[in-house]
Amino acid sequence: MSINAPKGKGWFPGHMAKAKSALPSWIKNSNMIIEVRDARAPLVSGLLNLAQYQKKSLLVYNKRQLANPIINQKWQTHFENQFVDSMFCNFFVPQDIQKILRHLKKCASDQQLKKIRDDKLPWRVIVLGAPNTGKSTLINRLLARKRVQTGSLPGVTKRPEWVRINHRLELLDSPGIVSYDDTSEETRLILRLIYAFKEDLTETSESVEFLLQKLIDQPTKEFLNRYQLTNQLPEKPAELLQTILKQVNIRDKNPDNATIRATQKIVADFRAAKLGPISLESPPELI
Ligand SMILES: Nc1nc2c(ncn2[C@@H]2O[C@H](COP(=O)(O)OP(=O)(O)OP(=O)(O)O)[C@@H](O)[C@H]2O)c(=O)[nH]1
Ligand SMILES: [Mg+2]
Repeated sequence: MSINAPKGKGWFPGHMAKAKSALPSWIKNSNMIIEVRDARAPLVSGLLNLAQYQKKSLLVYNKRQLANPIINQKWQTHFENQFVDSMFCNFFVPQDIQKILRHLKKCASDQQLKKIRDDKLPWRVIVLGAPNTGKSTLINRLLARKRVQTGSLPGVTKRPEWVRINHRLELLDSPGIVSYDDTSEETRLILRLIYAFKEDLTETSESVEFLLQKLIDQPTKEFLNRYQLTNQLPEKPAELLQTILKQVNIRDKNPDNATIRATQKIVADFRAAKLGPISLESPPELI
């Protein structure tokens, strides 16, 4: 497990540091682990190597509708036959929640549960992962009511909380933790884009350059429509940014300010899912 505070102007609040040190004991006290990741960045948004735990585990790649469906499919093929079960989900789709519930019931109906049933104890599942991936939303959706706090900013859940779903099932809503490999610039850019941690302004422009390169490679119709662009996009992100700046008519006496406002708008539009389905990571090609 590589969990380090982002260097420099990063963001690693106290509750996250506490959660990081308590994580092994939470896992120990659970019968099963669900790690929630972001389907747009299945590896970078990962926290643990679940294969190394002697526990039933499930990897959920959430927000699948925000990622490119063809790339989701490629990831699914890539993850097939791996040691840990995985599924791509959208927590706002009831069928996806049912699929997770069925999987939990299946896991709970093995030997271990028989023992637990005898003891009259519920099946305990820890829900963990990076901030903002949808852990608390999953718990509310399983419960079919708003029980724990959710929100669009990272770091909403500050304290762990056990939530009883029914007499057999209990889930731990845990604070998001950034798994951060500080040698990879790309990791930082992607985590910032999916809003796994709060950023500073100068770093936003690097993230936008990365995002625009993805959109040059795979333009979505939502992106082209939103900024009134044609399919003939400039080859370089910096040129595309200038084109967008003109198209959305952002003006400022200081051209640097105009560029900053344009980058902020693009990031906000991406996070608000206004640029169409975009995958930020692709699986390695087999050939
Ligand atoms: N589009 C989309 N948004 C989702 C989905 N699941 C959760 N969200 C949104 O993602 C944001 C974060 O959700 P939370 O459930 O608070 O995430 P969390 O992992 O508990 O976050 P922390 O407590 O900060 O670690 C909220 O705005 C949710 O509405 C999904 O499947 N699709
Ligand atoms: Mg939460």
